[in-house]
Amino acid sequence: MKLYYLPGACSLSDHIVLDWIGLPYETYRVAREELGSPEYLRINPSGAVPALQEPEGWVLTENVAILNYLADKFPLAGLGGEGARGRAEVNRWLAYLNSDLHPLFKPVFGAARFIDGEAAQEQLRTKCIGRLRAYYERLDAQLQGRDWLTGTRSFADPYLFVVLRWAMGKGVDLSGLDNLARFHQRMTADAGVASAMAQEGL
Ligand SMILES: N[C@@H](CCC(=O)N[C@@H](CS)C(=O)NCC(=O)O)C(=O)O
Repeated sequence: MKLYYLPGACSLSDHIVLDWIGLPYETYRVAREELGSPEYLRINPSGAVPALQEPEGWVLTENVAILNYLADKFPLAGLGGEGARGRAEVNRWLAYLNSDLHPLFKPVFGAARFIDGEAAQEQLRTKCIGRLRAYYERLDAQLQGRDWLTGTRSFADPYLFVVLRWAMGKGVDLSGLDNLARFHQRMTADAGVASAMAQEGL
């Protein structure tokens, strides 16, 4: 099983999950300039990471699908929630992270893809960074009295860790969000997280 990743990108969530599963896996670090190459577009026609390739050649893309697949393939890792309701809770938070919060970072990382002109790009970045605060407030509230997003450790937690790193790196105001700060500390102290980060050179 091979994970295609960019250091610190959303693929880090899959990387951490693979480490938590504890079985051998391979990784391939995609260079930014490779994303649009014909070879990589055969792996992921979206020109994005993550992609997960099985030894027989089958490739799965889309983070939500990959994380669910890993949880189903390795149930003993206990990362997919308990029963139908537990899985739904994990996916509720994964969806919030992947389809509500994550897209607000796209203009922060690459404003030129959305609007022309330096001033307009700066304005767009600032607007998105400001709007992101409310998303982290909701996540902080969810972590009140919980160590993990759904109460027990799941594949949604590494995704939260990734977007928390982005928020810290891009200056989203996280002041007073102490549950998130504690979550970040807990994750950075975790051996699997440390190992995935070290492998990505972070
Ligand atoms: N819908 C895709 C989006 C993945 C995505 O946004 N990947 C980013 C990294 S976090 C990427 O590869 N971006 C390529 C680029 O910036 O050109 C998924 O959820 O897997």
